[in-house]
Amino acid sequence: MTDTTPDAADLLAIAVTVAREAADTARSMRAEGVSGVTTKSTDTDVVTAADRAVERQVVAALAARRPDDTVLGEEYGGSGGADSPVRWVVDPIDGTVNYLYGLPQYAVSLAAEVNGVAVAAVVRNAATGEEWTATRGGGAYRGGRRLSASVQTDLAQVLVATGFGYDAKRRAHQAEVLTRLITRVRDIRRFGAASLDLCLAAEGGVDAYFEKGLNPWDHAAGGLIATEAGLVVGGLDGRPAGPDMVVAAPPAIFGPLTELLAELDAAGGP
Ligand code: LIP
Repeated sequence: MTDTTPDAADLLAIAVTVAREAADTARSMRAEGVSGVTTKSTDTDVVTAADRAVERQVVAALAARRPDDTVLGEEYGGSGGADSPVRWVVDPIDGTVNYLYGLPQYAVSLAAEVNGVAVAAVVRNAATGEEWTATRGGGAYRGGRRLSASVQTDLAQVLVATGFGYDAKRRAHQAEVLTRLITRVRDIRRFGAASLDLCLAAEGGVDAYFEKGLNPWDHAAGGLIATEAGLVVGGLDGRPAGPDMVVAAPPAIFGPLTELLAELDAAGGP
């Protein structure tokens, strides 16, 4: 029998258990050395045997617990039942290039949506074991500590994280935007995994984050965690966060930052 209004706390408990097991698999496979490396959209857009294995593990674990739910994953796309209001959105290894190079900045990112709205989220750094969670209306946490993000009000004082796409033409446009943005903020940081960037913003490790070209699995979980920590998460010109642009910023900065990004045509280009 499909539950029409699943409890966010119950979904979070499932997400945390599944993400921890998945992170253990990602870490143990990394220890054995990276294998099965192929490429996707460009020669630098890599996927490894671990990305695929971890996603299969997550899909199977979710199907065992909630067989009617659907799952959207980076490597295998959509799968699962049809008559459940719940959709899981998973990035098995967010930060795959970091994973490839052994940089400890890659994560299992898992969000549960009910009727298209994220209600529970976990991001677990598979290398370090750091874990961020959130439920809609229930706050964001790292471990047991409730998170509150930056309340910066001066754009010129903002430390902002961002990222670049796998297409060289897009990177050229993103870099061009940065040459004009960097004089208008405190400084830029580039860590290589959107889900972890959003969690870092949620705990005030940076004031804000933005990136063009993300897929739902890159920001579904991190976006809820950032929102529940007090940031505004959205796109440009009043649009929701999406492939054009994802911005997470303190309430007083979101407007000025999105206006500046629009002025710099950050959502434009290839
Ligand atoms: C990555 C994102 C990152 C972005 C990379 C890539 P992946 O996701 O997390 O923010 O800059 O280009 O999209 O490919 O490691 O899952």
